[in-house]
Amino acid sequence: MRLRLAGALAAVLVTAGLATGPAAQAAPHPVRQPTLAGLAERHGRYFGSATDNPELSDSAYTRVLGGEFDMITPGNGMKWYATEPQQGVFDWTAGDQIVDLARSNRQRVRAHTLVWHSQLPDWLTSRQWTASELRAVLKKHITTEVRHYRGKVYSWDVVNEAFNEDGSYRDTLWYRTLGPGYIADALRWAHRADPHARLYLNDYNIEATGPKSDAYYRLAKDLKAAGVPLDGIGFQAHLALQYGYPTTLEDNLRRFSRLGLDTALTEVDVRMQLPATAEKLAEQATWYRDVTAACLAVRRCVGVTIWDYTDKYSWIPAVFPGEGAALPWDEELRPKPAYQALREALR
Ligand code: 9MR
Repeated sequence: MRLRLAGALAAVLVTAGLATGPAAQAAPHPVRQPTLAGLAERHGRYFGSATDNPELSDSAYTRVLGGEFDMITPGNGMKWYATEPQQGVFDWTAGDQIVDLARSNRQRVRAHTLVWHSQLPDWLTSRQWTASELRAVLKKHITTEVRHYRGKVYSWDVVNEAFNEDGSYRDTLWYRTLGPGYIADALRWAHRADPHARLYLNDYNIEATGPKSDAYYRLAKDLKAAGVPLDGIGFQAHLALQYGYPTTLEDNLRRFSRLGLDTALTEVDVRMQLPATAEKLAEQATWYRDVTAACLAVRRCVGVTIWDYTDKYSWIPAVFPGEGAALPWDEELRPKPAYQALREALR
């Protein structure tokens, strides 16, 4: 997009007679490296970043956000607490701000997330609901939010983090009150509200094969067989050097592809125990390279999103004390070895 724009500008200068003569024609053209998004595009993939509303006043930050990526995920702005803070009272301020910014930068949006057990408003969690009451509340929330963003988002993480590590259903408000059928219902309601949005289930610790990822495999297979509108599985990929690389990632992505589903790496970061040493940063770089290569190797893996791009705004230090340095740009917005490794993987 930028390159095309530069070309258009040069063309304008020539026709306006402002750039004439051999000197003007030979004038050194500032050579722009392609962006991560530009490199991914050559493979028919996107390369995205999450962002969050408080960061958008940081202009050095938004410059890179707007230039390097072609897919944006709102880290918090579309969650239930933000969008329906009181029952039946909807607030699109935070989500709209990010959608508008993405559109002005010609980026698409992975919308996140409709049904989750976390970041729910008090009115929802502080009382008891009958199944029929809660079903109506859920249907209204999904329908209203998906309709609001209809035609403006590429995909929805419809249900987030539905399973435990052992592959059993997570005991959430939704599961406890509505049973496992809430997942199919949520997908159907979302599809009705925006038939063109790609609908995902999304979770962490499912990158490697194992009980949790097997639970998604079984569920996805059942949902497809029942004709439920499920389009993809999102692998969050919140990785940590101290737990080892998920070597079965590529095979795992492939088995979901074979079910006729898209896959995506949706929240990638690679944290480490601080301090970050050159050695750890080099290992982190190979992990970023390898997860990206795994996605590129699987036909229906549609793209990679990192969970923000700079350590300045990473969620890790607040949640895992003593850990961090998880993203490809450091706290001063300088690219780390992981950034070069991503470029290598995409080249
Ligand atoms: O990045 C989000 C952070 O700002 C919030 O405080 C946190 C609350 O749980 O949620 C973070 O995003 C999560 C995402 O929505 C789902 N997968 C895990 C992410 C990291 O916690």
